Amino acid sequence: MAIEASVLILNGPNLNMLGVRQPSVYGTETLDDIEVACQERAEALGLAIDFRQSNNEGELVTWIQQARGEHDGIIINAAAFTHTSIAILDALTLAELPVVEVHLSNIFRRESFRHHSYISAIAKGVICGFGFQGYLLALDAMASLVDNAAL
Ligand code: CA2
Repeated sequence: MAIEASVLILNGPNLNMLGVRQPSVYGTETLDDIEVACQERAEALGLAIDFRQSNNEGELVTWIQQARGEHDGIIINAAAFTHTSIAILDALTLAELPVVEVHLSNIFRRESFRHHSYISAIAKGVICGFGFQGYLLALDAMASLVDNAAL
């Protein structure tokens, strides 16, 4: 049997509050609901996932550093750190893994400070505005990326 590719799915600050506040912006699903949906889609795609959330920039950087050698790709919703964190950009660059950036909301329809992402510069692609479905689209994209890398 083929070895499953493994995808690290990272979630940044305040995403543990999903489903509790601002459902009109971020939807009614909780982060646990999103993890379950990702698990189902990953199984269908033949991928293994490791789904995590942190409110701490340093912890996210450490997890990204550890991903090299452990995972085959990274899906990341860095939340507010998207717009501020050169440290996360540097860690993702050093990881040398395919990265897909995800946002629940369409950041380009929102405040101008959300229009710039440090992560987009190294991401293979960016998915935003489709709510939790964006995570599933990111898994579909990642399945192709890790498949192509294996060729
Ligand atoms: O749309 C996204 O996924 C964001 O990454 C969410 C971040 C925001 O800073 C980015 O600009 C876009 C905010 C996450 C905050 O999560 C909340 C969860 C529940 C209630 C309020 C905020």
